[in-house]
Amino acid sequence: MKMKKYYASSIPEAMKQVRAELGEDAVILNSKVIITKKFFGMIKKKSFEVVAGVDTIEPNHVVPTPAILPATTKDNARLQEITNAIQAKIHQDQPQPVTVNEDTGISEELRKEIADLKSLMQSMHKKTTKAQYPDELLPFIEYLKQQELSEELITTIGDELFMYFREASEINFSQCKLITKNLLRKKLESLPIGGLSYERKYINVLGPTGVGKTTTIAKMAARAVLEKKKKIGFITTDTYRIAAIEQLKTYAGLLQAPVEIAYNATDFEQAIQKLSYLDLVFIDTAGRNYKETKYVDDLQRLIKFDDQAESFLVLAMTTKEKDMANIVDQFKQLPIEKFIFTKIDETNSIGTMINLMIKYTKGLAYYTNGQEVPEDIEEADLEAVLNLFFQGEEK
Ligand SMILES: Nc1nc2c(ncn2[C@@H]2O[C@H](COP(=O)(O)OP(=O)(O)O)[C@@H](O)[C@H]2O)c(=O)[nH]1
Ligand SMILES: [Mg+2]
Repeated sequence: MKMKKYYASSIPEAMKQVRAELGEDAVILNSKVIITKKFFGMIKKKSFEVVAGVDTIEPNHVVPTPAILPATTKDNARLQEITNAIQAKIHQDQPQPVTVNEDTGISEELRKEIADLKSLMQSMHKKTTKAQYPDELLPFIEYLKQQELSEELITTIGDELFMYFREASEINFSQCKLITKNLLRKKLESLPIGGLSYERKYINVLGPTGVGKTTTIAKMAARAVLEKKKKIGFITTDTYRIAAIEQLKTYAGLLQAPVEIAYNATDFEQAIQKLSYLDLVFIDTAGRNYKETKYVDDLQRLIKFDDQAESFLVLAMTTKEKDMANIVDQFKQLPIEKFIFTKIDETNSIGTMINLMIKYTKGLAYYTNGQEVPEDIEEADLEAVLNLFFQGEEK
């Protein structure tokens, strides 16, 4: 094992150095606070000493011995047996490099043993990574993982908690929650969070098909009419499906609001003129072909993205985070300030929302939690998002 001492002004800072030098598998072996006094003891300076270590595997020493890995007695016995078999074979074959290929003549049985060993080592590797944090923190770290918070954020939070834990004698879940909320709050508070401004006339609602754009427009429009007493109308550019037009017309009918259908830029311009007497105009778009850059270019030519408009990107929480990130990338040339996340009733993990907001420095306007129009929508608020993140813990 390679061991080294690190000095820094905080534990997270020290952890950064540890990771940079020893990698993600490093384990913290010891840490302490160091107080240095200057000017006859009148100024005290606090710093931290962290001793970290990492298991080292020599390049041509393919098989680590069980002694350096944390494992159960049963695992160890099995591991010892496999190691002995492999090492016997290695000695027999020297001076050949120890690689598993057709030429070494390793039997099928031994090959299987090596595969078993590899998966055993992989599971142990997970254990050692976890061992970076004290046991008391592990259930909380696990909760953050379940919420699908990004690895990067989990590491930042874990380090902060570790520092707190280092100074306090005990730690409990509600303390962890408080510290985590403070940390996430700091990261999110500079982002625009909150619903429609009601100051910009045109509301562009963008996003892939099926995420809930039209339903969300109906919910936002109903609020604007019922709560804010606004005169509203709709323009749809989603002309590919008759059903999509009918769907919007139905909602518009209930709100007694006009709908214009724009097949092209000229229609769109005419629709804007026709609806100029209204307070707010909701623009429903087609989500088709968002993977093609051309689609986003067409969209840009078709609808208004000026200072009279505000634009929202709608993403469904049922979509994988990686796919959501691709969608955001695809729309990056458009001036989108805020996300709307739909279908949060269909997931238990809220981390993705927070990950994307931080990653793309975009705010949040609303999140929707069901199919009912107009009730299943919540205007975003920073504290509500933070509480939502910990809602699963209270269930
Ligand atoms: N569970 C759930 N379903 C939703 C939510 N929002 C929309 N949907 C459903 O998602 C489907 C697609 O919605 P739609 O508004 O037509 O999506 P669009 O293609 O983006 O316009 C419909 O069945 C909606 O009822 C939500 O918050 N939760
Ligand atoms: Mg639609």
